[in-house]
Amino acid sequence: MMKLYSYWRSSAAYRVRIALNLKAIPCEVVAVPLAGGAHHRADYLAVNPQGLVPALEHQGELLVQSLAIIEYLDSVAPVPRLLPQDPVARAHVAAMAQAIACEIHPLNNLRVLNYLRQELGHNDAAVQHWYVHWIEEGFRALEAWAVKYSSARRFLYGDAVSLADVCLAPQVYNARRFKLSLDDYPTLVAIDAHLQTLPAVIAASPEQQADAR
Ligand SMILES: N[C@@H](CCC(=O)N[C@@H](CS)C(=O)NCC(=O)O)C(=O)O
Repeated sequence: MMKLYSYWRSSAAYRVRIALNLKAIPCEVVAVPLAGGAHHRADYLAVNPQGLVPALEHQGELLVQSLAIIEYLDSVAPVPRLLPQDPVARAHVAAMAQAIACEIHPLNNLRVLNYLRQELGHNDAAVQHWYVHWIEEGFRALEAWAVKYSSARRFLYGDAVSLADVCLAPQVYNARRFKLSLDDYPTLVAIDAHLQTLPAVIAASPEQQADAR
């Protein structure tokens, strides 16, 4: 059985949880309490020397980086396919996923926010401003792509679930958590509302996790 190192509020782990659920892959979840600093301890650094969640253990291999893990899952369990086979569709889906996972999310990660507060001395208001800024920057482009590529405002690309949706739902969760107004992104909101009806997404949500407070 696969083993996922996860944290209930980690959006990168949330992506992998959605992908596992969509593919109906049974998985043992090991909670790594980021809030208590468990990811900096030697036992977890032996799993992922980056000290980040998620990590996935399967058949003796330790896989890290949520996008790489999901690409692996797509190879070993291709139904439903999260990265389309058509080269153009695949490039668009990967671009939207990367706009979230490589550009919005890393700037708003816990260690970055801690650095802003502790090393650079910014107060909570400044950190909030930073957080909102990078989501807005990313969501502006994603809204335009969603208008262009979503067929029925159910999924970001075409009318099938993809890696782009797997990245969107956790990022919208984060935006709401930080009280960002989503009024300028009606297509993203509609797509997220549809995603939130899918049992695979509901079961992966932070509040459904055993380690949620
Ligand atoms: N690019 C990585 C990001 C992983 C990541 O940043 N995980 C966060 C939680 S969402 C984490 O472990 N943060 C710990 C910290 O910032 O100290 C991925 O997609 O897996």
